[in-house]
Amino acid sequence: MWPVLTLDFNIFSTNDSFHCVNGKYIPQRKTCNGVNDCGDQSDELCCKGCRGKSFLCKSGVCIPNKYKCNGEMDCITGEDEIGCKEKTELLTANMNAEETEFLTANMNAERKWIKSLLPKLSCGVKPRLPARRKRVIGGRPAEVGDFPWQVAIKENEKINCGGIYIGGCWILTAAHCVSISKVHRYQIWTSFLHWLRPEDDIIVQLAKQIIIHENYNGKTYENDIALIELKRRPNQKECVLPNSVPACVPWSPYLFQPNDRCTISGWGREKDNQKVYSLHWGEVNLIGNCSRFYPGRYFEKKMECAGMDDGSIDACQGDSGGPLVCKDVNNVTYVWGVVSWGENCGKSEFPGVYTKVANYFDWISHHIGRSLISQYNI
Ligand code: 4AZ
Repeated sequence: MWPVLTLDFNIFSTNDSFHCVNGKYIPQRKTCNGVNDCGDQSDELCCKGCRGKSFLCKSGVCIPNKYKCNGEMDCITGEDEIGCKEKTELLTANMNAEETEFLTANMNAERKWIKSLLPKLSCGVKPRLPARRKRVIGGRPAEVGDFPWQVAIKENEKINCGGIYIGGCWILTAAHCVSISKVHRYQIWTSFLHWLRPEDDIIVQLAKQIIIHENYNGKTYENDIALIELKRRPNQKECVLPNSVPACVPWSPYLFQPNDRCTISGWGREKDNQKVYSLHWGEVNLIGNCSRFYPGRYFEKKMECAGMDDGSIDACQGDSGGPLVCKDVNNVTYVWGVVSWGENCGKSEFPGVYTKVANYFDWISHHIGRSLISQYNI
């Protein structure tokens, strides 16, 4: 992460000149104006506001106003394309098949056209609108279809952990939830809400393969992340999981930030260590600077902290491996964290700690294939 901002607009500045990351100096007044004066864009990052004709993305980047509503997402979380009238005339409209053979020198048009041909990845969007209800420890029971990416990992007739469906035959979970030698013992339950009252259409799958992060450390919980590949049914090339929807895998650690409100879900313990039989969920805030709660035990790049100031909503034993999901401005759901650890449950001074999935994007795509999890491949 960048250092904390101290000046009005950008960092790395002396009074009247700005030191670009590439070593160049530019006048301070040229920072945060939507123009790439440094040449490496560093003058447009970490802005608190934007000068002149430019627009401030949620991520602190200034982009030129003309990029707003141009049919392409320029802010990483897409807010430059929100609330636009149908202005999205992608160049496909005036580029038919014959014309493609005579591509002009207009590189930008060509790039947009190629991008429009890419397969659209389908993740993070539920087939129907979720019921609008406000708001695990302090959680509420979920209803059918609320968490179509949530799975339960059953071992010896017990649900020990949750998991997250991320597409194809793949489930993401915590490394501490699984062991390679027990691969034959796990059952993955999808479309499942209530432990004592399983729905008729519950799907039970077996595990074909378990991949645990090679640097998982069971003492410190560093790299607490694993993948489960589901067994395909006989005669089936692909995994078919009716009623399940994969959560999107975040490709950038800047997609969501401290104070963003996200959601946890699981079959874990309630207050006073009570057992829970139905899937519960609750909203929590992402928390920055978590080392203050866990000095020496919190690893910024690998972990994420989330909770409420009063500790009223939290993950607990049994929720491990399950999802912390966040929605972007387009209402697309990303798996931002995997429930990993925490000191106790529901204590304000000890928020829940999650594996920071965005920083494992390369690890996940290495194992399951990039085309399965990302549309951002050009
Ligand atoms: C556990 O034991 C556990 N409050 C999971 C999450 C938290 C604590 C413990 C966070 O699986």
